[in-house]
Amino acid sequence: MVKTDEVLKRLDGFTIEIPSWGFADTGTRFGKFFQDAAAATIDEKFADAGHVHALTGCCPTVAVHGLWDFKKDQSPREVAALARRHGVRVGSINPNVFQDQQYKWGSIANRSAEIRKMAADHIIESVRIGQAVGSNVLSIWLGDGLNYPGQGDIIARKRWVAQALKAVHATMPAKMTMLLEYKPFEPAFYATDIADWGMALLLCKAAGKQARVLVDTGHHYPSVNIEQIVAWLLDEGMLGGFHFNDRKYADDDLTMGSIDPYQTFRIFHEIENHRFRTGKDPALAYMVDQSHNLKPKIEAMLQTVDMAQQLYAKACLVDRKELALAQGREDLVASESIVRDAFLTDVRPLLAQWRKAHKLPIDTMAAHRESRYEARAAAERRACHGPKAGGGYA
Ligand code: PSV
Ligand code: MN
Repeated sequence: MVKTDEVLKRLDGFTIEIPSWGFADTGTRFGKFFQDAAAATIDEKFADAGHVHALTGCCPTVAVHGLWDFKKDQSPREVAALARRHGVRVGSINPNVFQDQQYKWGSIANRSAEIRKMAADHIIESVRIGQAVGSNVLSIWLGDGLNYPGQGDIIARKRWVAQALKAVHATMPAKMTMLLEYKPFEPAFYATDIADWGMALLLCKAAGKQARVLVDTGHHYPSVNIEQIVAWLLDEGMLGGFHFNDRKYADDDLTMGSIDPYQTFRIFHEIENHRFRTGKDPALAYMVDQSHNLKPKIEAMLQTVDMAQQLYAKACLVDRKELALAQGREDLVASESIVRDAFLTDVRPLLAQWRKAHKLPIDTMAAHRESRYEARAAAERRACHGPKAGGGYA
């Protein structure tokens, strides 16, 4: 059996980045349901993230989005100082090349050289922002793609994307990692320009040595074996990190582990297996990518972080020496049981021990509710921003 002390030590090294956009009002394309306590400014987003980190002790960084979080009248250094004031740091920088009108026909895969340059320049600007705020992670996702057969030249687009990524990579400082995210569909529905991990991998190789693949758990077709992708990328030294969330159908952005906790556990199991094989700690960025439409945003984030720690701790419990022996005997039942027993172990007492040792509340949700943070934030934000109009298309 794996010793409790070892798992507690592993938990010390487990941090998870939360996204600024997880605290803001979001919706579906059918409409938005506003929450009074939702954060409207970067200051409010960092305040909420700081509150989550103070309760959980394992979310020191916040992912930010170019267009949503950096305004013209605020320098990146000021944004970094704001984060520090709330007890967190700026984490991954996510350029936004999917929202502005000029990107109707794509960004770095656009037929127009001028728009491709505009998009690449914005991503390069994100590199500069990263340097200014002390972040070493540039996280790229493109909304580029085709909606109809015949709409564009797939190979020309592939080359344009590779070219732009290479140009961006050339501007990155040595310590920065470029994370490249793939998604099979949405917003494009016929051919997304970076549709799967194979395409992302090839583009990373084309971009340069500091590029790695980012796996967003929601960006796979149902029944795809995500942990196998993770294991392969790890073995190739090409896995950079994760966007965690859960889904029933596609990119549903549901709370991590709410639908299929065994799936995320199996991902962590492969990561721990890689560590066991190589004796090395893979440098991975664990990030949450969820936007909560109906749950209170901070509570959803607290649930997520608690679930992430639980599933990670469970994966650490797998007795890998016993597993190797059982595999050697082709003992399927024992092999599966070793993995499943770890998953079925109640690690909540272990987490309680970890939180106690770090002087954190054992029950983070109860502590949050007792703090009345949400009611205070709602009152302050209502007074500051006024009432919100509901309904309508997003
Ligand atoms: C796209 O669906 C995505 O997963 C990308 O990571 C974006 O940055 C994020 O969602 C925006 O919510
Ligand atoms: Mn994502």
